[in-house]
Amino acid sequence: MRNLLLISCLIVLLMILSSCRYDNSDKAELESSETVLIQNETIEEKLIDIQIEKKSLSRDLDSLLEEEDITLMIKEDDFLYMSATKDFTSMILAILKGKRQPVYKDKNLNQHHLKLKFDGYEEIYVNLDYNSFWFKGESELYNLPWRLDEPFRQQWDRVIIKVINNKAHYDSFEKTIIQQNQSVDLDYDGQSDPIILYYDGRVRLRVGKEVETMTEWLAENKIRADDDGNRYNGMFKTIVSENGRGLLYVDGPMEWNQSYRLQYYTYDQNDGLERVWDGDEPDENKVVNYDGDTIAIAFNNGDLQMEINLTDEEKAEVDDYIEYHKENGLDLLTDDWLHNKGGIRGYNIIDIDDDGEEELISYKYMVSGAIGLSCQLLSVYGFTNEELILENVIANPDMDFVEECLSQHIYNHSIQVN
Ligand SMILES: [Ca+2]
Ligand SMILES: [Ca+2]
Repeated sequence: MRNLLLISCLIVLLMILSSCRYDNSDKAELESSETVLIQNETIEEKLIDIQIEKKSLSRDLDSLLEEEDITLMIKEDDFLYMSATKDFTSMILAILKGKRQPVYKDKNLNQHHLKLKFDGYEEIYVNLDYNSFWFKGESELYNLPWRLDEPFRQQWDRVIIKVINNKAHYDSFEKTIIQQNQSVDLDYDGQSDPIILYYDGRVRLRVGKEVETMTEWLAENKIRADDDGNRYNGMFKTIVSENGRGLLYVDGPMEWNQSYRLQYYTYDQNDGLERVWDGDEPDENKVVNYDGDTIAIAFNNGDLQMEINLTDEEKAEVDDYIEYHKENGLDLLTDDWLHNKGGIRGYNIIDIDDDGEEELISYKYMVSGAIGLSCQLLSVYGFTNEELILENVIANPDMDFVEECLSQHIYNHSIQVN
């Protein structure tokens, strides 16, 4: 009699499940998993749970992307659902965070290669070829940034499944090591801190357990390309000096990035890996004087100063600017007067002042937005544990000197800024 009751209830349960919008393959999985669960719970409780779960499955993508401790099950084509490890779940969330604004989903686009089931959320369907995803049943989809030759599928082809506690888990993406250094002690604790620059669909910099993402999606052929202009050519250099230890990351120029990207990282056990300087941000500067012929600009709150000799044309523009602003109660002395234009055109790491410590030299074009004034700037930075310190600035340096300082690390220096 008890068995009969159980069977009747199961039939009711299965009818309810059938009325829900599961497709057949999902239903089969759910039926078997539910049957097991029923051994530990009363049927009434289970029915209520299912009803609540069906009602309360969220489709709030913003809140999902903020989740830090959520479980993820992934179903790939005809496979069964498999768990993702915590790290892999974070990786998938980071990928979804790159989404663009939602767009209307073409009714014909129903093909999906992956189903992502985050706990408490409606299933997300992913089309790997189109780099797009959407909540099951939604009429809008989200695209991930991509170019024609860089669909998500390339990254997914690198997926690694690991068996943990006798269960298979989605675990990581296969890595291609670009550069590594196993012997530098960055945090002065007497132990070396392994540094690895690797590719797993994006380029990442790993120091100890800390990982920083250095590029967006990058096709694998960009890592291996023969053609210099088309190849990703990032690298890091460890800085170990009396003044400090750190890591300088450099990449570029490439066809999609027409200047060098320079970033300085420090590493210690408390703060981890920290980007403390970004070459794209201009050094703080301010106009401190204009005598009718030259304009004086101060950096570092006045510690460093440089003068730019103006042409007659530039003088006329500055005079006009001052006249106009006087009428409006303003003056020339504004902060961050000069801005980088077109990024860093050259760099090098050399001991430019022969004091036994290396410095970073960057070469860039600077423009003032207010006036059509431009100059070329050679900046010299010293390395410390906490930051890069601007030690010298040279306006409009002699080109032979620039080429000598930067050797091969100079790009397209003949470009003129208007
Ligand atoms: Ca160490
Ligand atoms: Ca030096």
